[in-house]
Amino acid sequence: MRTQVGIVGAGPAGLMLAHLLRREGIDSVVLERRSRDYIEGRIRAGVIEQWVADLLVETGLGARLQREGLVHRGINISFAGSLHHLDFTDLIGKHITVYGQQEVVKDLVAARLGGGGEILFEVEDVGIHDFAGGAPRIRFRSKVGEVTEIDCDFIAGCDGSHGVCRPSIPRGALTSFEREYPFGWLGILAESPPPCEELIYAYHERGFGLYSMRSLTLSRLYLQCAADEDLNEWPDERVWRELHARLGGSSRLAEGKVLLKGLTPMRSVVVEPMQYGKLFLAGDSAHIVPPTGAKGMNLAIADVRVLARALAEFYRSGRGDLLESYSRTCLRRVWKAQRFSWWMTTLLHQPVDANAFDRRRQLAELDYLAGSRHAQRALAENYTGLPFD
Ligand code: FAS
Ligand code: PHB
Repeated sequence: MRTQVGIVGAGPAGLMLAHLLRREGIDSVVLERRSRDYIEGRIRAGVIEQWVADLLVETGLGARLQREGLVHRGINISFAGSLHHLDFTDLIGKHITVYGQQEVVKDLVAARLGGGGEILFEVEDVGIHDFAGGAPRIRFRSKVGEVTEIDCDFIAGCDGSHGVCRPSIPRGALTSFEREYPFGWLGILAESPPPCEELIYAYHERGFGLYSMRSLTLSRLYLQCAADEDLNEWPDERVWRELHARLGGSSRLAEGKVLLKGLTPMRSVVVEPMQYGKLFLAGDSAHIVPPTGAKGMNLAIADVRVLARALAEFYRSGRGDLLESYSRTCLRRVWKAQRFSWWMTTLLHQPVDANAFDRRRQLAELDYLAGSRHAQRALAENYTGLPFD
């Protein structure tokens, strides 16, 4: 097999890259180890930055997003018993859209297969070779057990934090920057109306709470918990009790059938550089953010926006400078998103070793935020998506 760009991973990064390349007339093949059903059913992120929603619409993928996505003017922050609305549209003229990551993946898969593009699902033993300089190759075992090789000009490592692409780069060529947080999130998906039209980020002495949604009848709710929490200790009643408590016992929260319960680890990771020879890392294969800033999926799509433009320029004019500066360009945005996600996380969570001084300081920062339009604008700009350089 031969293609121009071999893409490993059919998450938001890999699928969006394939979509953008196709619009530039550039051929690619997407390899995915899971089945179509699995990737379309995987519950992850839920908040889309404005430019991402615009890009999906501009590139012909916006129909369902515009029909089913929830456009939010802002978010709420609750602390010390009161709720504060941050109106991003009023502050900076921008908004966010709540639309599940799996819906974005479904739309991308449908467009790809509907347009005759290839996604090889349920592949195994993916290995990448000769990407340092020569002619990159991807070797894999197909769904029917056939060992196949793809010759390509470039490889895009969009295979997430547990993929094969990043570890295939020679040790020593990458530097990893990491921060683990001493807590995690216990998240549920429930058949219940969200407590508020827009998201609530709740600071509470019992720990952080996030009240998000997937629709007006489907809530996505998260609780700060221990990093090694045992889910067996959390029957649904206890989860609801804690969700009520962290909203200050307000009657806003309606309970419903819990469809899904899971733990999300909290860590910040960046590997530099994000490219090695003709291998380009994008999304979670190169960086992980704690989900408090809702940046994960949006950063993955930002990386491939840069990569698609660089590849298009290469195939159009032979210019390699945009490809050479791919990592530098992406990392500027990645580190700003890392800073914002770290800030939201440390502002809103109860650190395990917190003392009374730390809690007072957090409350003072929240009070400042609630009262300062300048501080609110800074949050709004980062939350809705920083402008591209
Ligand atoms: P992805 O991980 O989405 O996709 C990588 C793909 O590569 C997967 O489909 C995988 O099966 C495939 N793959 C891996 N190894 C392979 C191999 N060897 N061969 C072939 N295919 C291979 N962000 C938020 O903003 N809010 C959230 O609530 C949130 N929750 C999250 C919960 C979890 C458990 C995780 C892991 C992440 C969460 N995120 C959240 C972040 C999430 O949105 C990611 O940033 C986003 O999925 C990144 O997209 P990709 O880089 O495309 O990676
Ligand atoms: C979600 O809806 O899953 C969600 C929203 C905002 C976050 C994280 C997760 O910061």
